[in-house]
Amino acid sequence: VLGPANKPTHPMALAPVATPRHSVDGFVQEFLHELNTTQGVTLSASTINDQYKALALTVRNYLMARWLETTRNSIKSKSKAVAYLSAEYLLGRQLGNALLAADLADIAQEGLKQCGIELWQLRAQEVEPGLGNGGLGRLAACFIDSLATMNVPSVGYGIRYEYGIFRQTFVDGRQVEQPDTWLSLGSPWEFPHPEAAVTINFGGTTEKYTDEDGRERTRWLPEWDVQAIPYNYMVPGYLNGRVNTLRLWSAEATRAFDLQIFNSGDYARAVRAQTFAENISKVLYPEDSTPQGKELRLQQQYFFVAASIRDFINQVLGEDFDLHNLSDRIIFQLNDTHPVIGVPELMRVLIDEEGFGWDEAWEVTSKCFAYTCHTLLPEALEVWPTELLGRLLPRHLEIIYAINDRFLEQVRDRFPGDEVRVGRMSIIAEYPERAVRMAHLASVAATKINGVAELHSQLLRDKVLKDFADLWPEKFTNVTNGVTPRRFLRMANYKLSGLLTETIGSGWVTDLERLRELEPCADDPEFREKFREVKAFNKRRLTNLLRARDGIDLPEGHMLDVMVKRLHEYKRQSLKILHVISLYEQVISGKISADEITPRTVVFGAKAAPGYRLAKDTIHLINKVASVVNEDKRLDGRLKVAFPANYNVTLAEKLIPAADLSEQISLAGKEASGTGNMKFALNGALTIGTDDGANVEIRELVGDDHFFLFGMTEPEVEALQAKGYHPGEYYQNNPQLKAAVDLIQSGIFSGGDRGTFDSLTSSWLYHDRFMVFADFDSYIAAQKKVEEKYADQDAWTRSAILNMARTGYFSSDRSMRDYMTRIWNITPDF
Ligand code: 4GP
Repeated sequence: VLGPANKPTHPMALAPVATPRHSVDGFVQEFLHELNTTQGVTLSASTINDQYKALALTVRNYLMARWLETTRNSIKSKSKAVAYLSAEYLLGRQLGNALLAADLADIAQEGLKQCGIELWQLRAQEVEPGLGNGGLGRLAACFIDSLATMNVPSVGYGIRYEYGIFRQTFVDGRQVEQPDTWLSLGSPWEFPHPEAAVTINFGGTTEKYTDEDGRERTRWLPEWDVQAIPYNYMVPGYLNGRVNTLRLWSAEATRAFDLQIFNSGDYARAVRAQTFAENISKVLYPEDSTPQGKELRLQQQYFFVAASIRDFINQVLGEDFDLHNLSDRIIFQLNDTHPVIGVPELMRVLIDEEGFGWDEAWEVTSKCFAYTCHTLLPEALEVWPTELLGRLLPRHLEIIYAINDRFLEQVRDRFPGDEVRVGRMSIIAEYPERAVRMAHLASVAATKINGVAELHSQLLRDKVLKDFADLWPEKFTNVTNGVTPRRFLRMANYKLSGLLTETIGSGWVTDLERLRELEPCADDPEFREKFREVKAFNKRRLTNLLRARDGIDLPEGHMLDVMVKRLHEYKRQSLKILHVISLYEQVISGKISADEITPRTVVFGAKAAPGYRLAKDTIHLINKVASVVNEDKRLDGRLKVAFPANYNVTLAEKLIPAADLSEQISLAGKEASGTGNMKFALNGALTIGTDDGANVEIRELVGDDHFFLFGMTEPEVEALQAKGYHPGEYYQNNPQLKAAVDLIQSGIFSGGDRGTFDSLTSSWLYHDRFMVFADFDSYIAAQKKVEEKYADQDAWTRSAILNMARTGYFSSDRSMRDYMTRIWNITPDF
């Protein structure tokens, strides 16, 4: 930290660094300079990793002046900012995005060529930071991209996990997890600032005392602490000269802590304690939509949120700021319940550290947070046992109780005598154990609560958070998710981007609704032809990649039918594989001949949480089906299944642009939004999907003729549940379904062992919580329609173009605009 003694006084103190010349020569010079001075090698002696790192540093240098300037302005301007608090950021590779944002892609390509280097080889060198599980983490990454591109003062806060989402491998068809060592060769994109470490406390007790003014106060006497070290990452806007910051926290043991124990003579414990402290940011919990309630997870949550709040108050606002006005300067956006412990933390800071009274502190706190819910599964709402929370954060538990007391008073005032409601709404659950319901705490504290698609927000109001919507209808709103057009169209599909720009100009990259201008092109045979060529190119590109990456051979001329997302029962990968099995069964039993099936390759990509048995069994089944189906000559090569391991952002960028058909087949009322669905539509795939999440809005926008809808609606699901759902009856009454299930049970996919997939088949036959059997028929019928349409390539391409042209709404820029007006009350900087 710069103390008063060394405040910089040189006239250059505020001058920005020089940006290297924006030319091939300037680039080469900078690149060689980095290679020599940072990597310490000459070009001829350099490895690919040296070259990749030097390239990354070079690109960074082009962005540096803008970053320093953005940072300086954001402190100076005193405008209101958003702090996005998220335990996950699934960023994807950084190099391509940074090149794009700095408008360097062509220059770098040419400059490197002059050095005898292929840009794509260096790109392939980057290990993506997989600091997220799935949709929630990827959404955060899209949002910070949009905020930077739209000039919104904002900072992303999160955790720098040393190990991100595990690397998935398959051994005999089963998922085996390997640690994700993304930092092993160093990351050239991060800027550590150990000097700006923040101390985070845990454990201990609280005590009451009387302060100098005779006021009753409480203080926390923590038992142990860790250091939170910030690592800054650039978040460059697209060609707009702005570079925002993502600040991820890494845990390190505090020295004071070591010494204390060391001095007491217990060396072994001192070392143990250090490892213990550093565990906090060691690894991302690999669960998606199913929290595990582990103590370390709560430590992670408090660790990053407490550090972020402190950071914002100290670094951005500074000492003289009157915290009564905090909400004029910041809104903390809670990405799901993971950061909700920030609510009692801010109360604690204001009351215990700043001397605020309760009401004053609540007045501020209740204006500073907004809450986004990302789920509909009741079991996915986080709950922390009071025993655990009180042990780790005793002062916070006291504050939570106090918030709850006042809140329940309000409920009793509004609904006198309704103690059942009081019990339902309480922040504290009493059963099966005393626990803090984080979604309730978030709902009480937040100025606004939003779902992530229209249907989801409606279901939050009507079901999941109904009591809260009755009490505070004005708090509830919707912001439909979006995806960044920079990464998922401009970068991932550069051929299509070229065609779009050639046709309507390049404005669509930051104003995606302009894709509407392409609607007439759907009727232009020449455009359709070009569009098909782009798809064919993307398929070839994918074929080459999968051959090299996985040894998978994609046949030519197939419909590419893609289902990529986390493996979860509610998403129903099982329905998709049953479709495949059914097609196979019909051919081998002679019900249809192979040439009656549309040549199709079904591609799966999915990771299962390591402890999620049924999900892992589903992966096993898919792989086993693939190995049998792919080899069976009776199919004449017309049906293939490909399951490349380790689906991640990097693979998504190649897969999505090549897809013809997008599978979005969750049980209605279970998928909050989905964002993969948007990426596929924007890249000209047609969707087969249920009336769920953002599928509803996609279908409304593209039109019924260009979307394959199937399955029960959410009210129909409810009605069936209420009446009593018996999957066995569907099995008995539907010969096609029965034949598919029987084929699994025959052992054909498991080397003759009939029991291998019993856990799966019996879970379908006797529970089928997500009603795969009930929707099977309707799914098969919709797949028939898919085949009919695909047979008419002109009609298909027309629909594909319309899908793309009509889904510009799903830009995350639009989502950010909605957050700004409906939730944050923020305007962009210019
Ligand atoms: C996901 C939802 O399952 C998905 O529908 C949504 O698109 C995404 O959040 C972003 O809003 N939820 C999670 C989670 O990833 O962990 O709850």
